[in-house]
Amino acid sequence: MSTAQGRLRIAVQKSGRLADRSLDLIRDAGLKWVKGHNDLLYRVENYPIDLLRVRDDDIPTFVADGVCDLGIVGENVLEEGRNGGPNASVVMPLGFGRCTLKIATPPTLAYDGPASLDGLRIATSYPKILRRFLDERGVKADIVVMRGAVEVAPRLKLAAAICDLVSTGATLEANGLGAKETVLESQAVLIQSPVAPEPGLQHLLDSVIERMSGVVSSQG
Ligand code: PRT
Ligand code: ZN
Repeated sequence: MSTAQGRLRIAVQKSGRLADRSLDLIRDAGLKWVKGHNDLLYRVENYPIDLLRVRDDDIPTFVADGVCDLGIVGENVLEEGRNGGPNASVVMPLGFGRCTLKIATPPTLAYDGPASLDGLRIATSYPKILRRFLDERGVKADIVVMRGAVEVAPRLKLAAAICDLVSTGATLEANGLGAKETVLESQAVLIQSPVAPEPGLQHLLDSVIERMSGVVSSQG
C-alpha cells in the first residue's frame, strides 16, 4: 500500500530541464497547487494530491518503492536506474525533454564502428546503459563514470571517447567531438508505481492519468 496517507503523490524534478514542462503538464491536467513554505512538497488544492519535488535521479526509486504513485522523468534516468527489484512502469511518453545518448569521439581517433572502441576508455554518466550497448556488440572497453562535464574527458586524456546526452549538438561541436553511435533515444515519460495506492485513491489515480493523456495527445 502506498505511503501517501490519504493523498496521491507525484514526483517531479525540482529544478532543471524537465521541471517547468512537468508542472505545465500537471497544471493542464487540471491540478492547482499553492507554493507553500515547503519547497519539497507542493500541496494540490483541488484534489488529495501532493507534488514531491526532487532530483530527477531519485524519481525512479521513489516510484518503484511506492513512495510516489506517479513520476515524470527522462527515459535515460529510468533505464540507468533499473535494478533487479520491482520497477516503475512507463504509462506514456510525454513529448518533451527529448535527447539522444550518443557515443562521440575526437577526430584523432580512427573510428570504424563499435569495435574501434575495444580496449579503450569511455567516459559517461550512464555506465549501465553503455555497458549493455557494448556487451550486445561484444566490445570490451573500460567505462569511467563522470557526473558532469563528460565532454572534456578526451581533452584531459581521461578517456578516448565519451557517451553523453545530446540535444542540439552544440556541446559536442564546441569540444571538437563527433557523434558516432546512438545508444538510446530519450524523452520524458510518465511512470507509475507497481505498488497500488490506497483503494480509495485508485479512481483519482486513473483519472489523473487519463487527463494527462488527453493533454499530451492534444499537443500532438
Ligand atoms: O538536479 P537534477 O539531478 O534533477 O538534474 P540533472 O542536472 O541531472 O538533469 P538536467 O536538468 O540537466 O536534465 C534532466 C533531463 O533532461 C535529462 O535526464 C534528460 O532526460 C533531459 N535532457 C534533454 C537533457 C538534455 N536534453 C541535454 N542536452 N539532459 C542533459 N543535456 C545536457 C547533456 O548532458 C550535455 O551536457 O546538455 C548538454 C548537451 O546539449 P546540446 O544541446 O549542446 O547537445
Ligand atoms: Zn540528475
